Amino acid sequence: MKILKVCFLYQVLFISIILGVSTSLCAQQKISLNGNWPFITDPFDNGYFNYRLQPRSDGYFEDKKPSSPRDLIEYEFSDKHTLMVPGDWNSQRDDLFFYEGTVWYKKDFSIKKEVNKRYFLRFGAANYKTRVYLNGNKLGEHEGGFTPFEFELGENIQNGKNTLVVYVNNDRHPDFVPTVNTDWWNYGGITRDVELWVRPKNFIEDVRVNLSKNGKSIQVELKVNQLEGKNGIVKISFPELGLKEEVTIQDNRAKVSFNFPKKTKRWDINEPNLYTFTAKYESDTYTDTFGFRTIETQHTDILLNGKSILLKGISIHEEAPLRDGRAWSRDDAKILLQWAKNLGCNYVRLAHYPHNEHIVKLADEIGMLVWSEIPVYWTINWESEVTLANAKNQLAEMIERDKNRASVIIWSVANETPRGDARLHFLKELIAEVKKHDTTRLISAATEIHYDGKKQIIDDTLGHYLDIIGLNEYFGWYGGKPEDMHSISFINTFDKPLIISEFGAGALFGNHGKKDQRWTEEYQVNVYENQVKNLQKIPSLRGMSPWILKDFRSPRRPLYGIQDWYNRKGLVSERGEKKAAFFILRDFYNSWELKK
Ligand code: GCB
Repeated sequence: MKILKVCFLYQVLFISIILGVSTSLCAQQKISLNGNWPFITDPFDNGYFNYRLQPRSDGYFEDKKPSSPRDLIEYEFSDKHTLMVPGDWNSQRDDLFFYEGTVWYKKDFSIKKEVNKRYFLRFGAANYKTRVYLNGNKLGEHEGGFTPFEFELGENIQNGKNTLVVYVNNDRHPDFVPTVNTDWWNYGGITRDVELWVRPKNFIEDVRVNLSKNGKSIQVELKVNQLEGKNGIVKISFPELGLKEEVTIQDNRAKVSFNFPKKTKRWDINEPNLYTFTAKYESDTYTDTFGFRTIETQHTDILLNGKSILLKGISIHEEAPLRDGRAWSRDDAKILLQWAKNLGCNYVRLAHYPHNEHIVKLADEIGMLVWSEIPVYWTINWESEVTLANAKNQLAEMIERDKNRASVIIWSVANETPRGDARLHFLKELIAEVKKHDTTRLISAATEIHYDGKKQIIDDTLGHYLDIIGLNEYFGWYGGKPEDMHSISFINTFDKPLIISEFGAGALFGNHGKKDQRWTEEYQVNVYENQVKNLQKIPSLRGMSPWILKDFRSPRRPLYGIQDWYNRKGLVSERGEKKAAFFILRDFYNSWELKK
């Protein structure tokens, strides 16, 4: 996905007035359509299929009202029945708590259409399948719950009032990504921002900025989208670095390379230096900020800007920090990353799917390294070409969206997938897909444990294709006593860095007891103390991201009075209270150093 920032003062102001949204004077031409949207719950997909299960031509695609008392219209979008967009539907209404199926949304908006402009509708994400209709006409569909998509509106958008209808369905299916079985509540709905983007006829569609692997040059690749292909000139600059260049567009693309100026500072965890970049093409201006860093591995080391680093991390689900439901805003991201900072983290594993853009942007700003992942989780249908194409698409959309974020250093292709030939073939295809889009970051996956007596042998064949081996292990929770962990030896058969991508234990905040009593904070402390004490002995260990920052909703966790549909492995409760193990991990991170 592209980030387009333009400054068209008059139009922005005009549209803003009509829509009643506030924009700054020199804003991007992005108009928020967030707000309360009327909706219809449609458990049998009746608005889409007829009684013979064939797609209807007269579905709920429009905001139809009876024109006379005789008219039969059996649905209504009503202002008295609304859902907040963005937001998942499960956490907004008690009657939708466990709902999986279809919801239809409607949104009216008005514009003054201009002939020299192009209009796009952009969704940050909607889970899982989305069909979009404007003024009764279908714009298109999207599959996958965690990546952005957009449609050009063309003739479908009209001067004055427009009516948008959006179908969202989150049914589970064995062929989908994720599949039917997950240990998280797969909230349905339009879960991220919806915006109308107004662009000039010819505009800058995509920019990619990279620091070369040897750190000596900055490479810029740019793509324009123009109705009549022309070889115009694009003006590129990094104003703070005194770099500028005018480049002629060829086949809608331009490429330029600058020597990395000596005075320029790298982006780093302690000093997240970001520099402004602008590109001007005809009436369009693109602006964003970029950080320059290198990331690579050498034997068992992870090198950030050429220096070995330990990844002191925590896993995070995209759950709002202080309320139920999906997180989606910059404010949510601020709290989550602040908690991670308080823990002493320099790295977060954003599990198990791409999180919203705010958190990744913020990670750039505060110097937090990111592991980003797609929902290839547990028991995906490894045999299906359709599933593979879907996973590839979600991967490509994730990378396209975040390819310019210095904070993102790892693309993860899977979580805890059982060994086998079909799975290996599938994941190798995904690794090849990553390399098609990005060769500047590291590739990993969270692999499963494989005990051999007292030994934990790390030898999943997939490891040959990864840069970093991720390993999930739950010693002391799903097997063994916490205090016996010292008797396990971890043997990494790869000459590659190891990250313990998960370990953890469940505890209900405020539940106290003995250290061998499950669900108490003391038990969780016991697990953490033994884990950190023993894991740091593994020679190739270069990071960990225990499971998990905050208690999160899961349909697999029904235990009354304890879980109540929360996975309780959080270091912070669902109300934001810190459990005792939080401080164990914090103290460990404050003292953990790379031993050479
Ligand atoms: C895992 C999964 C994670 C679960 C966790 C658990 O290994 O990767 O999604 O939530 O275990 O709590 O069991």
